[in-house]
Amino acid sequence: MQSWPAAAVPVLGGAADEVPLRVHDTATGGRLEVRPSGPTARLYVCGITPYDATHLGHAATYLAFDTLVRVWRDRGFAVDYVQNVTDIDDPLLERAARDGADWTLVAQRETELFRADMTALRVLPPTHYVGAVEAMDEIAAFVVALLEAGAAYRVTAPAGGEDVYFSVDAAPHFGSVARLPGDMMLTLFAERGGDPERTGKKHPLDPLLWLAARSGEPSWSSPLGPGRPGWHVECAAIALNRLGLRHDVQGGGSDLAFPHHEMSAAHAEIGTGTWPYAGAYVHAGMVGLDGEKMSKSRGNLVFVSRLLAAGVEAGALRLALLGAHYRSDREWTDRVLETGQQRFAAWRDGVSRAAGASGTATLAAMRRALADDLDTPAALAIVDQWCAVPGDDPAAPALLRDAIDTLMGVSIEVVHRSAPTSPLRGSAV
Ligand code: 5CA
Ligand code: ZN
Repeated sequence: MQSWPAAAVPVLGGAADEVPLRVHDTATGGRLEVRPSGPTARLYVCGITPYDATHLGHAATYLAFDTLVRVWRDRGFAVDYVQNVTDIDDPLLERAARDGADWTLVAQRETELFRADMTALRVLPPTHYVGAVEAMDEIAAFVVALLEAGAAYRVTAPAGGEDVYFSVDAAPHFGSVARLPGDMMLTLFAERGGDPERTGKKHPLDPLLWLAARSGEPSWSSPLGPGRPGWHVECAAIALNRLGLRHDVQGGGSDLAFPHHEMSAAHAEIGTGTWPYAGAYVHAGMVGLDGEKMSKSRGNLVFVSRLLAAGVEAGALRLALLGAHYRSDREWTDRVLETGQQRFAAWRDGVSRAAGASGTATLAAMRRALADDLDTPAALAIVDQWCAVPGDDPAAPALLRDAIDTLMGVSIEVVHRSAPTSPLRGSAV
C-alpha cells in the first residue's frame, strides 16, 4: 500500500544519546532500554481498521510512536517502521452493510482520509504500509506453517468448510505479554473480537487463524480453502516477514495488549521457534470523550479532519495531544485543545525573538525528558520555560525552532515583526 509523504526533519547537533532511551514495557511492567542492535531500529505499530475517519484516540497513539521514531532518528538510527491496515475484518463488513456501501470502497476512502490526516499532522510515515488484503498469501502461508507445527487445528464451519484455530496451550510463553489473570483474559477476549463459546475449540481462548468462506462475504483462495484470515495472525505475519525476529518495539494502544499482541506473539513463537517476539511492548493510553473510551463502535468521536477543517492548526493539535503522557488514559475536552493552541502561540512568540536562554542546554534537557519513557509533558514544559525567560543566546531561537520540529513534529513559522510604524506616517501614503 502507498504510505504518505514525509515532512522534512531538521538534523540537530550535539549529543543525542547522553542518556539511554527507556520505555515502559508491558511484558515486564517496568522501564526497559530500547537499544537497536544495529544501525536500524525496527518498529511495528498496529494500524487502523478503516471503517471510520481518524479520531483523536488514533491520532494520540500514532503521535506517541511518531515521538519514538523521532527520538531514534535524532540518535542517528534509521527506522524500519511497519504499519498494517486491517482492510478486511468483521467491523468493516458490518459498517459497509449498514451503509449499503461496497466494503472495498469504504476501506479505500477511510485509508485515504487517514493518510491525509497523518500528512497534515506531520506524522512520519511507515517504511512499509501493508494492507491485510495485499498480504493475503503470506498470511495464509503463515497459518499453514502453524498447522504443520501442530499448534493449530480445524473446526468444521457451520455452513461447510473448515475454520482454523490456534491452540494457546501450544505456545510456552502464552500469557507473558499482558500478564493477565485467566478470568480477565476471558472477559477481554470476548469483548475484543474473540469467540470463547465457539463449539469445537480446544480452549475458550483459542483465537481464529482462518475463517472459511461464509456466503455473502468476501473470501480469498488459499491452501486452507477459500476464506479470510483472523486478526492476530495478520499482524504477526506482516511484522515477521518485514522486520524479522525480535523487532525492537511492538506498539499500539493499550486496548491491543490483550488479546491482540498476546496472540500475535504466541503465533510468532510457534512460527519462528524463538522468543520474545519483540524487545519491548509499548502501549499508549486510551483517549476518551465524556467518560468513555473514544471508539468507532461507541460513535463518540472527535475527528482530526473536522478539527483541521474548522481551522485548528496542526501544530496546536499536536501540542494538545502531546501535552499528556502517552501512557495515560485521558479525556479530550475543549480545554485540552485550548491549552495546545495557547502553547503553540506562546512558542511562536518565543522562537520569533532575537535571542533566548541557552539553546544547547534547552535541547539537552528536551532530549533527556524524551529519553525517559517519551515524557512529552516534561519536554513541553522545558520549552514553555525557555519561552518564558529572556536570554542573550542569539542562536537559541533558531535551534529551539528546529528542536521542536525534529523532536515534536511541530513546525513553527517565525513571526517577523517590523518596527512599529507611526499611524500618521501610515496614513500619509
Ligand atoms: N487494526 C487494528 C490493529 S491491527 C485496530 O485496532 N484498529 S483501530 O482502528 O481500532 O485502532 C487503530 C489504533 O488506534 C490502535 O493502535 C488502537 O489501539 C488505537 N486506538 C483506538 N482507539 C483509541 C483511543 N480511544 N485512544 C487511543 N488509541 C486508540
Ligand atoms: Zn495489529
